[in-house]
Order: sequence, then structure tokens, then C-alpha cells
Amino acid sequence: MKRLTAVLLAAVMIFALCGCAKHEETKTDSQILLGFSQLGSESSWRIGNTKDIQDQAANYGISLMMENANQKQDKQIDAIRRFIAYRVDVIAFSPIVEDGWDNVLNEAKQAGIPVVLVDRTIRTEDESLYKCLIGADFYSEGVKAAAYLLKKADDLGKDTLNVVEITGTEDSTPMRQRQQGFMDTIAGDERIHVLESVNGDFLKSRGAECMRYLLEKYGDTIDVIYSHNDEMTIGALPEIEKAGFTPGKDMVIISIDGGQEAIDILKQGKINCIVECTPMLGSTLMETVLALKNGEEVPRETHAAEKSFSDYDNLEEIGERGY
Ligand code: GZL
Repeated sequence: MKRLTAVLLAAVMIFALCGCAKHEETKTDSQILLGFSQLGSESSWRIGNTKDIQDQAANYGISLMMENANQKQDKQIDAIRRFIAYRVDVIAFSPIVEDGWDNVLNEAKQAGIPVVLVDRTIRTEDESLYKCLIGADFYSEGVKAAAYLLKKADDLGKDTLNVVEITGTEDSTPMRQRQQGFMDTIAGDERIHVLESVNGDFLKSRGAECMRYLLEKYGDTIDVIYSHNDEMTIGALPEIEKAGFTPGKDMVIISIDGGQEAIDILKQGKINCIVECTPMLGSTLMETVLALKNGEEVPRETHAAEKSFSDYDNLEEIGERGY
């Protein structure tokens, strides 16, 4: 009988130890796990954003499970499902487009996992599907771009200025709002005529393709290029020069993001205006993750303070950009 008792006691002990060991193998209560779906690596802005999120997760001691969707919405949806299965503490993602997220975010809601939108937003009838948005005010970026153009138009003294627009990814938040802010601001100004808007998908190669198409179609009637990001602008500039024009002089170049490469080109005079859009969202994201884990309320929207730089400024004062 004694032998049986000893065996049973040993079995209970082993079970208990295994149970403890199992608990220690999983994340400790203090360790927070953030699942982040990044939309791609399409621009230096995006690469800077990814690095900043990684750096800040390490800085805040938050474990980061990051997946890159390479510009595919269905890969983002798959990643979010994996985060749910893994039972991360918080899900964050930068939605490549605004529509098509309700089903997967309902699954996150059912699982009780809070969702944070980073950089871009979504369109949904159910506001409870995400806790907050951390990102730029893209509409005001479009307004700033147009405000520069109106000031330039006054200085140029021309009766007519023909604009071509190279837009970012169709149906993405920055594309929709940068276009709306720009068009609303130039509306009613008889001098400004938009010849055409073409989709460059925020890619350098597509920016070049768009510029070739626009130059073949409109040639020297183009006075202004409004490009939704530096990557596409940098792709377009050589095409302008190959066609025999001097960017920044023969054609006014307005761009958005403000990465180092574009700022250097601005200082050379080949870009006239760059509206800043900072990718450094990592620390705000980590503060938000900590607040959510502590059961605190968070602001519904957090926009970074952003400037614009142009040939009206003392460009030598612009420091290192970090992306
Ligand atoms: C803006 C971001 C945009 C950048 C592009 O916050 O979503 O996507 O302007 C990037 O460079 O591709």
C-alpha cells in the first residue's frame, strides 16, 4: 500500500512540476506580445516606419511578432488571423486599403484582442472594431501641398497652371485624403487646371511609368507635378529630364513624405516643395499598447505634428531625416 501511495505522490508531484514548467514556457504575465501586420516595403517611408516600430518595441520591452504582407491585403488578413490564434495581447496593422476588414476584425473582437490602426485607417460601420488610429492627417498634407502651389502661382504670375497628379495606392487613406485636401484647396482658383490623375501605387517604378505616360500625352503643357510620395517623385524626375525639361524650373514639383533622399534633391532645387509625413510612429504605438494592457482609455485618433519644406525656406536648416 505504502508503495502505491509513494507512486501516486510522485505522479502528482511530476504533474505539478510539469504544470509549472508549462506556465514558465509561455509568456510571463508582465511580458506583452504585440502582433503587427506591416503592409509592405514599397518606399523608404515604409522601411523607416518598420524600423522605428521594431526599435521602439525593443525600447519598451514589448515582444513584437511582425509580418510583412508585401502589398497584399489577403496576407494582412491571414497575419491578423495568426495573431488571434497565437492570442497576442494587442493587434496593430497598417491597412493597405480602407475597405474589406470587418470580418477579420470581428474575429479579433470575439477573441477579446484590442486592435490599433497604424498609419492608415479603415472604412467600417462598426467603430468598435478598432480602439484607435495612430497616423498622419493626410487631408492637411494635401491642403499644405495646394497652399504652396497657390503661393507659387502668385509669384509666377501666370493666368493658367496645368497640374498632373501621380497618386498613391488606389483606395488607401493617404491617396484619398491627399487628393481631397489638394483638390478642395485649389477649387475655385481659375488659374489651376488638373489635366489628369494617374495611379503610381507609391512605387518608384510606377512613378517613372506615370511620368512617361503624362509627358507623352501632355508634353510641355505640364506646369506642375503633384506626387503623393517621394518614391514616385524620385522615379519621375529622370523621365522629366530625359524629355528635355528641368524639374523644379520648367515644371514645379510637389511631393510628400520628406525622407533624406528627397530632401537632398529639394536642396538641389529639383523639387520645389515637400510636405512632411513622419514614419516615426513606434513610440506612440508602444505607449498605446501599454495603456490598453493597463485597461486605460486611449485617444481615438493621434496625429503627429508635421511641417512642410519648400524653396521659400532656408533649406540648410533641415537636419538629418532618419528615413
Ligand atoms: C503615409 C504612408 C504612405 C507614404 C508612402 O503615411 O501610408 O505609404 O506616404 C508609403 O511613402 O508607401
